[in-house]
Amino acid sequence: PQTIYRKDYTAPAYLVETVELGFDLDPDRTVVANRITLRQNPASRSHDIVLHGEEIELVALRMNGKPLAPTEYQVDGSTLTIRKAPAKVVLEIETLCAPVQNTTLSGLYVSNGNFYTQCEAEGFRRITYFPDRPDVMAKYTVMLRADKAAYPVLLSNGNLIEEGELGDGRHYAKWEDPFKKPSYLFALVAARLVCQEERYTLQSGREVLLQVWVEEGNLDKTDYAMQSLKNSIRWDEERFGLELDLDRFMIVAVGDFNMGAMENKGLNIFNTKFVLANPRTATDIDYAGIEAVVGHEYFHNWTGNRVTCRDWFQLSLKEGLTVFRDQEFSADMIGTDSGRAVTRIDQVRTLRQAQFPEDAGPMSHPVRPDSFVEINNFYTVTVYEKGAEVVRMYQTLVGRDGFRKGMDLYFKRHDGQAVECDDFRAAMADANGRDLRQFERWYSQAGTPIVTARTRYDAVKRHFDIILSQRCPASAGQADKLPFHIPVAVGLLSASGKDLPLVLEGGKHAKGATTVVLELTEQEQIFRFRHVDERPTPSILRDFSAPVILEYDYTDDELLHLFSHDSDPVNRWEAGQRLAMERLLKLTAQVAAAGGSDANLKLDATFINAQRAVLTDETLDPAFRELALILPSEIIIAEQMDVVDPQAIHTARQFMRRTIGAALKPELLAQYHANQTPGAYSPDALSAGKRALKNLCLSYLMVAPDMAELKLAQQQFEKAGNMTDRSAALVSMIHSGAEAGPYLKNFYEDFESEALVIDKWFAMQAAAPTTDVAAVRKLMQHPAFTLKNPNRARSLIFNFTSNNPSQFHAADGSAYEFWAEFVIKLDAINPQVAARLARGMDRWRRYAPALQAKMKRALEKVAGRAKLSNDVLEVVTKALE
Ligand code: BAL
Ligand code: ZN
Repeated sequence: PQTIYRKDYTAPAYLVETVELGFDLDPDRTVVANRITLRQNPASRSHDIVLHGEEIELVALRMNGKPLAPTEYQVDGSTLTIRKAPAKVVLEIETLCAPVQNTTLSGLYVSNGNFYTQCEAEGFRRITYFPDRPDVMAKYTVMLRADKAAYPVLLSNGNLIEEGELGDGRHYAKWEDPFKKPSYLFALVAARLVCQEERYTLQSGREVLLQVWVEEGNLDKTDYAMQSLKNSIRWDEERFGLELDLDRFMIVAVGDFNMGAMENKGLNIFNTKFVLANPRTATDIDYAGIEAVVGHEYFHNWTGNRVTCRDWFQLSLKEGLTVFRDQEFSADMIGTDSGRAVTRIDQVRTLRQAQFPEDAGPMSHPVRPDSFVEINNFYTVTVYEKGAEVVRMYQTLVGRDGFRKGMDLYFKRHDGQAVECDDFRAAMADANGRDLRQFERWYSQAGTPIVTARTRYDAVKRHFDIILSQRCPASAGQADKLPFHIPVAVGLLSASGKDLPLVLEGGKHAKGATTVVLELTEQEQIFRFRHVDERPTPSILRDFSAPVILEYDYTDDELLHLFSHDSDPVNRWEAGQRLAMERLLKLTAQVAAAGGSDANLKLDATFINAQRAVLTDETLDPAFRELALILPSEIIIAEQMDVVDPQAIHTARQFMRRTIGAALKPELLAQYHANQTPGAYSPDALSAGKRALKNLCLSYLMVAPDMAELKLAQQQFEKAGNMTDRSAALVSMIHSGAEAGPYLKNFYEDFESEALVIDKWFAMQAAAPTTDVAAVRKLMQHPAFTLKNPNRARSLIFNFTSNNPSQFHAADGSAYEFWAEFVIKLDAINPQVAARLARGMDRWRRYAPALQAKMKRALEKVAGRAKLSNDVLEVVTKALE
């Protein structure tokens, strides 16, 4: 397959002014009539019109009113070229496609009998021939025609300008989008749906129509999405001065969807997972996900749609920025500093769980990649979450007001344009009078930088020095790295645990500040604090001010001090994670040395006492206490080891959980009872935090439960008034190894008609360490299982391969064979989903030789297939390189 390089970018030879699309919708044979007006781009010297098209049948092609003979254009793979075209051109293109056969869920497809589209990144070319690249922005008018009884609702982008009957049972709707957009933002829906709708008044006084469309029977699950949409609209007005530019904004939920959701102009199409919720079916995490994703897609209207990407290498321009915006939105919706910190800790966990491993693996790429084979493989945690960290660092460097100035300038300069990451950086720099040239390396260099800190205290001169140095390991295709511009937020704690007022030599911070941002730009730098009366405990990288690995030789005492006192909640949590990690690594080594046995393991009282202190500290938010008590995940532990032993990690971590559960039993029980949330369910942060802490207590008590604890879980399951408590009880039973069969059956029967809950039913079994590959294969025989629905495939297969490491890495390699089999099977159905599954083997080189050999064989089995999509081929080829 062909590799595409960022350096090869050339401007489009022709720009499109208007697009008129006509659809005669039929599941087997949809006719698409496309009339586009083009003009030659003065920025290009070429006169060749290049159109993209895939899996569509060309029926007719006319240029300026005259049919083109096959000799007058060339079709090569997925491009159609008309050479030496006139400066102004009207093309009329008629094509056919078969939506019902489109299992890729890219382009126009059928889900549960309804029509939907997904065009990002390159799905529009599966609908019609078009210059399908984001720097071609045009105005669209869309005519939809379909059978009225089967598809009573006809939606597309923008405003509905006409609708009516056509005779013989068909009807039509005509939509016009007043804004120029790239083709990836096109959408249509033709379906039997119902909607919750509301008129909403913007701060300017203008009234808009908001709609959430779902299949019949789901109207009782749309309130939270609608509320989140209204909150998003208000937040973007208040925080960034950005108003909804359309008169109508629609969200449509679909059960078959590759991504979480899609920001099509005025017609967001969502995976049902991020729309549908009521207390009976959705957990607190689902509610938080809906708020975040509704916000995310809405915020794209400005960061992505009004200002879009010049090319797909710039994807993080819109995704990193929009993730940052949705993170800030979620934090602001909680509204407290401690709530904000909890969201920040969640972000750090995601980075460590998924982004750091990606940055260190075969698919490592810069936030702005330099090349790709298949762009769909680059919708990654690096582009999204690390991209958001990069945006966050601007705010850390220039302040919140400075960031807003940068955003204002960005829109002033680029509204209506398709631009690059560099343009965003320039706006931030220019609006704030800052030199951000070195900051560019965050976009061009892959890999997670490692910042090493050393300190020295001079009691006579009362100086405290922090010496920071940085390095970045080689990553795929990038051997040597230059120093990054890294903001390192620092505070100093006194022996009594108070923040010391800081006086940084040469610093420009406010008098009395207790946190300052050090700017590390060189390979090594010394930062000197003056007037320091006692040797302090440094709190470094507060609020996780940069996406780096921090190395500092903390003593246990220092970590305990920070864990008890740090005023920065993120570093307070971090100290606890470090204390736990040190112990987990030692215990894991001991288990490995003892041939897998945990017989002689010990956990020190100091650590247990620290855990007890946090658990029972009523001054701390329950949500924070829950996070402080969760041990680093098996995957995060694995990332710390040179040679990964998944079984030893699991055994060590379980030992630690069991020991904590036994040692803190009275406190866990007390907190379990103290954090009940009686009354009507509410997904607010405080209630959700209480449930999280309570259910964490339950999970500790259930590691090795006695009869009373089992009963507690059973009663919670039976009496739960919401899905959070119900599913947590069931998960604790499954993980404990207790007989959960009757409860699983009961759960299934209660929710048989709720697809998203049945996904949970599969997922909780797939991720349980008691579930081996044979059990997963058995679950695949269940009538409710299908590979065709991405949510369902992910619920069982992905949860097993990604979230059940001790079983996935079973010594006999049987799960690797399972992985290969289903990567291949899924690839024939849906390459995007298959390629995600293929990523499950990224870290194969880090395992013991016997496992490595088996993993390699599985990778080779996939790579050796004759018919493989570019998506999967790119992933497995890079893994094997
Ligand atoms: N643009 C693809 C889905 C999302 O990031 O919103
Ligand atoms: Zn996005």
